[in-house]
This record gives sequence, C-alpha cells and structure tokens, in this order.
Amino acid sequence: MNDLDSLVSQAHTEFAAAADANALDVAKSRYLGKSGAITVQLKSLGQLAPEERKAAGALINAAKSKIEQALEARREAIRDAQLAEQLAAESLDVTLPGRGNGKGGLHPVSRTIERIEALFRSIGFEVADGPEIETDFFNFTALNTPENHPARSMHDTFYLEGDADVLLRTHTSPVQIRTMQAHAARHAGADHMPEIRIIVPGRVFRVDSDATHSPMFHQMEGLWVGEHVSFADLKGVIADFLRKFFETDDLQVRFRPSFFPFTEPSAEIDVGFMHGDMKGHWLEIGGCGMVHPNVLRHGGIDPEKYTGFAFGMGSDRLTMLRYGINDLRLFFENDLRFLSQFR
Ligand code: 2NL
Repeated sequence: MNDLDSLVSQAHTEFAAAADANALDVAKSRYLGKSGAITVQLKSLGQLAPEERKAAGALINAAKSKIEQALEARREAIRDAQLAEQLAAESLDVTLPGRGNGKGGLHPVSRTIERIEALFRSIGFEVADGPEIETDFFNFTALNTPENHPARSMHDTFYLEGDADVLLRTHTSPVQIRTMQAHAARHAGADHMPEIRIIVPGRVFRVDSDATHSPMFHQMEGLWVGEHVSFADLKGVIADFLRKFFETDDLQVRFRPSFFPFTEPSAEIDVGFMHGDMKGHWLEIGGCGMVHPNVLRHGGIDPEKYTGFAFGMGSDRLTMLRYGINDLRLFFENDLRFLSQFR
C-alpha cells in the first residue's frame, strides 16, 4: 500500500470514529485543511520535476476525491442518525386512545334534593323557594318563636352587620310563611281556598361547626295546609316518603313526641332499620307537627277553618345515610376524589 492509499484508509477510519458534525470537521481539517495531509502533498507538487508532476497530481487528486466522498458519506450518516434520534424523541403515538371529555356530575346533596323533589311531586307537592337573607319577622316572629329563644341570639344566628333585623335564614320556614301569605292574598274572600302542598329545599345557616355541623347546610321542609289535614296524613306522607327514599319497605318509622314553637303537637321523626348494618338502630332524621295556629295566622290563614302539617329534614344528613358518608365536611371541601364517586 503506498502513502496515499494509507492516507485514504486512515481518513475513512477517523471519519467513522467522528460521532458528530464537529468531530467530523476536526477530522476533515487534518486531511483537507490549510495544513492538512492532502493539502501539504498538493503544495509539494511544485518541488517535483515537471514530467512527474502530472501523474503525481492525478494520484493526489484521486486520493483527495476519495477522502471527500468518504467525508460526505459520513456527514450524511451523522445527519441521518441525528434526524432519526430527533424523530424518535418527538414521536407521537397516534394510536393512543384520547383522554375523552372530563365528565361532570351533580353534587351528592343535589342528587338527594332532586330525588326528594321528584318523590313529593309524584304525590302532588310543588317545589317553592325564597330568599336566604331574611328578616327577623319571617325567620322567627311568624314562626311563633319567643323573644328570648336561644335561636334568636347572636350566638346561634348570623346577623347582617349593624342590623338586628336582617339575618341569614336558620331554616327554610320563611318560604312557607311567604307562600301562605301569597296564597291567602290570592284567595281573599273566597269560601274555600285550594290546598297548599309544597316542599322547600334550600340552604340554611347556623353558628355551628364540627364533623356533623356546618355553618351552612341544607334543609328540606314540607307544608300541607287544607280543610281536613290531620296528623294521620302527616304520618302517612312521611312514612311513604321514607320507604321510597331509602328504597325499602324494611323500615320502621317512629314519631317521638317533641316540641317546636311552630308546631303543636310536635314530633321527632326516627327511622329504624330491620336488617343490614343499621339493624336495631333508630336514627333521628327530622321533625314535624301540626302547624301552630299562631303560625297559620301569620300566614294569613284562619286556623278555625284550616289545619296543616309541616316537617323539616336535613338534606345533608339524608345524603350521608343514603350513601354511607360519615363526615359532613366532605360535602363542602370540593375534593374531586370524593365528588367524582357520584358521577
Ligand atoms: C327539624 C325540624 C321542623 C317545621 C320544621 C314548619 C314550618 C312552618 C310551620 C310549621 Cl311554616 N313548621 N317547619 C316543623 C317541624 C319541624 O324541622 O329537625 N328540621 C331539620
């Protein structure tokens, strides 16, 4: 092998060893640069005798073009490798399934409220609502709550700043008072007014906060006023509702004598489960009673002619029972790990 042949083979080896374009440029300069091996040989042609020059020049140029070809081939190989690497790094797997639309859902308490509304609508009740900021009259006075009752104290009720007359309602009962007043006004002078059958779901507020009490919670009250509405009607409506709500006839319902300023007589509503985890346990789920004559009067309704029953239940508590939830605060923390279980 002559000098030029070994130069070419050496260049091949060095080019192959160059890992990137920069290393290749450095290797190139050793052969084709200003003082590269080929350049030096071409320059030295001048020292040869003129008759030798042509043949020697042809040999050097042939070696030079072999080196240039090797360089170009290596340059292309490096570029291809880099492109392949980049494509691999930036590759998209178009066969991956899409993420889909994030599905929302109703809050578990909203589901309970909608369910209760549907059950009561099916027996002829309408759904009513009203303001969450109320006056002392609609929240307390109209409900026969005495002046010195603890519910009226700053300690138990949120009052609007600087106004002892305006407060966040502590129950949804003001809506029933407003409904009775509007109904009485609409039928003023009539011999017989149609019955009132409403349920009132909504937010209510009390100064109270722990695992089973939140300063804001949901109540569902009901009211049925007519000419012959009795405590027996009350028992039937409540018991039927509870069996439908809990989806079992395997349920005992107990009316335990109690006291509320706005009803007389009054009772707590207890449910007893006959099977399952809750077997043998009684749970209080609300209160009820016959609407007090003073309350009917505040609603513009003659207690000598009409009677009515009313009840109140906690929608949050009913939701906890239905879904087996043990901490009320979960409802109001907006943790998706909890909420997404109800989609
Ligand atoms: C409970 C008890 C109750 C009422 C609410 C009511 C409303 C009017 C007239 C008479 Cl306008 N009563 N509401 C009656 C008895 C009990 O709620 O434990 N609620 C969670």
